[in-house]
Formats: sequence, C-alpha cells, structure tokens
Amino acid sequence: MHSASLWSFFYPFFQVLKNNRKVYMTSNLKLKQWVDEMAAICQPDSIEWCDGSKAEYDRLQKLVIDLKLATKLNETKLPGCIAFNSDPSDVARVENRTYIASKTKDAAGPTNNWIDPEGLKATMKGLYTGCMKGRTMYIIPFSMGPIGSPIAKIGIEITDSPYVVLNMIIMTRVGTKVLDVLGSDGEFIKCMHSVGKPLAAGETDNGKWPCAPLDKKYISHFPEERMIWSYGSGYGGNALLGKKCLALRIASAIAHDEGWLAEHMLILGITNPKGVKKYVAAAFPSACGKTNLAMLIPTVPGWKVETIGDDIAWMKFGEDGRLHAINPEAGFFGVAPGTSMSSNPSAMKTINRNTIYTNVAITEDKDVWWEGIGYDAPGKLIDWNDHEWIQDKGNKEQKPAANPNARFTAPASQCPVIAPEWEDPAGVPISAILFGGRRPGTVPLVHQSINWEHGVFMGSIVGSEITAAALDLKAGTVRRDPFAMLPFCGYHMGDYFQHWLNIGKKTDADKLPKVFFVNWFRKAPDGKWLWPGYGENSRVLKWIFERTEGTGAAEDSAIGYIPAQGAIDISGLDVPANDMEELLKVDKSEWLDEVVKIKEYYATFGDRLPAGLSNQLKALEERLSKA
Ligand code: SAT
Ligand code: MN
Repeated sequence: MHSASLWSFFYPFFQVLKNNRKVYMTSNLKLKQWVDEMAAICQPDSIEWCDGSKAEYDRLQKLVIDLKLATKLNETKLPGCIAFNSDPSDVARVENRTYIASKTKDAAGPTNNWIDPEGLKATMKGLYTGCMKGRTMYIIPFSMGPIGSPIAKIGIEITDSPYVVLNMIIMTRVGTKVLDVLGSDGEFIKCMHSVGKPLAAGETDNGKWPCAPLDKKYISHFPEERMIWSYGSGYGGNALLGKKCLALRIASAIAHDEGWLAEHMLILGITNPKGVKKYVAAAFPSACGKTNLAMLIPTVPGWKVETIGDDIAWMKFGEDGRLHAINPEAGFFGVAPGTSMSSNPSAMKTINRNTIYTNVAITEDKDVWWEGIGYDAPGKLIDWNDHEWIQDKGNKEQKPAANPNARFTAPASQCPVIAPEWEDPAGVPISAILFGGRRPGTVPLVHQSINWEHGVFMGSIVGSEITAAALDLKAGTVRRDPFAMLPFCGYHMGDYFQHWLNIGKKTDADKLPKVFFVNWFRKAPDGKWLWPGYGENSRVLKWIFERTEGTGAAEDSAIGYIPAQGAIDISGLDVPANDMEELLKVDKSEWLDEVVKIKEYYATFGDRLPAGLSNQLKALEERLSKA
C-alpha cells in the first residue's frame, strides 16, 4: 500500500477519533477540558481546530458558497471576494441583548445591562444544549495584537459558524502559532459562540442565514471570569468575539485591574514635511467617520497620514514612561454605505480583493453596490434581502439596496496607507488623544485641554446631538457616549472615569498625551456645515501636531486652549473668515447651558462620579462666569 491509500484506509478512524474529541492540537489542559465540556453540551457532529491557513480559508469559503450562504463575486473585479446576506433580524449589534454578568449589579454600573451570572449561565446552558447538532464545532485560537507582543492577549473562540471563522481569520491573528505561544499552561479568554440553530438529520441551511429569534439572543460577558458567552446571532460584534466583546468589554475590565487602557479608538501616524512622525489616538461615537479619519489623505501639502487601526487601541506605559498603543485587530469591519472613492479612497482600495461583504447589493455581473458608493446602480441589482432592485431616484420612499449597516471585512495589510510599523509588538508612542462627536452647536472645531484631568473631563462628556426624527427625544438633546465607550465598557462607568484619572498620575505630566476635542460637524445658524471635513481635517491635525511640539499658537478660553487667529492653516481652502470665526467661537451662554446638561448627566453616576470630574465641572462653570 502506498501512503495515499494508507491514509484513506486510516482516515475514517482518524475522523472517529477527532469526533470523539481525542485530537486536541494543544497540550493546554484547561483548553482541552473546556473544549470537552462545551462539546458535551453543544453536541456537534464534528470538531475542527482552525489553523488559520490559506488552505483552510479557501476550503471554508468554498463550503459557504456550496451551502448557498455566500455568493462568489466577480473574480476579475473582486478577486477572492464573497458576499453574505444575513437574516433581517440579525443585522447589527443588539445592545438590549448584551449583558454584563458581574457578580454584583453595582460592578456593572448604571450604563450596562446587568444580569445575575448564575441565573444567566443556567438559561444559556439550556440554550446551548444540543445547539450544534448537525453542525461542525470550530475551535479558533486567536491573538488580539501581534502574536507574542507583551500587550497582546490570546482568545479561543468556539463557534458553529463558518462565517465567523472566515471573518475571524481576517479580523484577528488565527493559527497554530497562537497555540504554541499558549503552551501547556498559558492563559486564554474563553469565547463561546453559537448561532443557535441546530440542524435535524439531513437538514442543511440551504442558503438561509442561521440565527435564533431576538428574544433568544444573548451576548453575555462575565468580566470576573474573563469569559464571553454569545448565542443566537451570527453577525459582527455579536459573533466575532475578538472585537467588541473581548478587545473592549472584557479587555477594559482587565486593563482596569492591570493599569492600562483598552479603548474604542482609531490610531494614526502623522508625518510633517520635515519627516517628524507622531501618533494620535481618537475616540468618536458611531457614525462620526472613524475609519475615514484613520485613512485620511491630507490636503495640506507635504503632510502624510498612515493608518495603524480604525476601531480599537490598547495602550500601555512603555519603559520610556509614555503610553504605547497597539491595534489588537488585524482587519477592518467597516460600514460600506457612504464609502466611496471620494469619501475614503484608501478603504476602497483595501476592499477590492480578499474581502467578505455582508448585506450589500450585488450587480448582474457580481460586483458590489451600496448607497453612497459614488455612482448610480448599474442596472438590475439583487438587494440585501435577495430581491430584485432597480434604482428609482424619483422615489424618495424606495428602500435602500444595501442595509445601512452593511459591512466589509478586509485585511488591514491590504490598506494602501497602512503604517509600516502597524504590527510593531511594542506599539507606537501616543502624542495626542482626540475626542469628538456630532455637535452642530456649542463645541468649536478644536480645543485642547488644560491638563490631563481636564482631558478626562472632555472624554467623559463626549456625545452626539440627536435629531428629533431619529429618537423620541427633544431635538438638540445630546446623547452622551463617554469616551465613545457607552456600549463597550465592561464595568462601572464611574470607576472607568477614575481609572482614566489614575492613569494620569502614573507618569510625568509631560510624558502624557495631550488631549483635544474636535468637532467636524459644527453648523451655521442657517443649518449649513461650516467645515468641509474629510481630507481637510488634516488642517486640524496639523495644529494638533504643532501643539504637541510646543509650537502652534493658541489662546486661553473658558473651555481650554483654542487655536489663535490664523493658527489653523487654511491656505488654498475656501472657508470665509467669518465662518472660521464661527467655527472657533466659544459662546458663553451656550456653554453655561451645556454645564446644566452635564450636571444632569453627571447626576446619573451618583456618588461614583469621581471628585476630579465634579471639580472640573465646577471650575468650568467658574471660568465661564468670569468670561
Ligand atoms: O458589529 S460591530 O460591533 O463589530 C461594529 C459596530 O457596531 O460598531
Ligand atoms: Mn467601533
């Protein structure tokens, strides 16, 4: 017998062994026990350990196409790309089904959905029982951050979704190397996931996105145990557990205990015409253009911006006493609608190969299309609901062809402006931290904090103004999203504020990043945008860069440092002088009004609001009344 036929002889026995869970691919006892335990509960037909290889990726891609769960896209225009349509009930994160199951309600704080961990485990064990019947259980060893980096963390995701495996291979570092680093006794974060749709004997998904109904979906976090249990959703942050669940909710709790920061921030590198490079981290609520800023193409001549990350930053003090950031992710899970060659050419060039699309529309020649892609729909499309769709620009009621939260999943390494050092295990030293939101009034284009504590105050009041149409709230109400972490902080927000204040005491003041608040969304009284945004934001980044160097002219104001007249370089830009004045205006009565709103909001934290922040609010009010 030659070796191939020997293998085919033994293969069935190997499969039996594997299905009996005796092939582990790891010597880590805790991992073996956990896989055994979950397999006994979920009862999958088979178990596969993922190695993150190209062969594995290609095999799973073929599997999802054969199962009609995904469409192969045009190989000439979009090589290596596929598209999924999810179930209409499963198109975004589900915040009201997302839980922090800490031992006490107080530990989760007023901004989280708390649930008793023991009761929740009983409920979810019930749901997990037999939930993988007819399916394969995949074991995904992954690293958040460059494998072996002192800032990185290892997670193991157990899932029954090949969609999740494919996405995780792009979004994180998956593979046997991770198991090597884990070794026989390394620590890992348990990430348990099931789509919650077992299959009867002989049944297949047959093209239908598997998930459970909304009231059976649970995205659960056990911060004390560093563990995640997700059930019933196959989509995005609900299912790709390395992202919001691990890298933010669980990591924020770990960072609190270990003295570092896990933040919902992009990271970019900015180089001036002399070749000096600095790094900036920035937090904005959703829909403020984080991915666009991370990949911005400066309009100021001689300046360069490069991307390190577009969503998450983990920051630790280096030996130099400065905060160093890594991007724990390896890909971008970005919103497709609105992404075009004019809004973000670098993103468009990142997603033209080896990309997974979810809930976009598909053209007759198997290209992708979405609202805001920059050109009209070319002929008949298949919309994200699998229906024929022909653009009717006269019909304002026409439903969009792509879901507004349609996504692309693409390797960060494909980004034409990725920084060469983006995978440096030591991270990059952060010179400036930016906060921002959509604030049509009150908040100027940019201002700088007086000191770290004041910077923490700025982060705590981040928010976007809502339009009356969007929510059942008064127009002009600010929906606060402190540090853009409202849905992502794994513990009490008051303690999180205190943690940020404590970070400022761990090093010399001059080694801390300078803190800024930016607002690209200020409007004139007549409702028109005052600032062009996009690449022109480089003009504000330039001033920020100069401030971190000790140059860059500024004036004191009641709310912090404001660019001096002429300090923002607007050469070649068509912004009239009075618009510029309006953009940098600090209106005393608007800000006194803001103080009243902040007081109401701060009251929601009761006595857990750090004194440092109530002092900052008081000081702001005093400065305003003197102004
Ligand atoms: O679905 S994700 O959580 O990954 C993206 C988002 O909603 O911000
Ligand atoms: Mn995000």
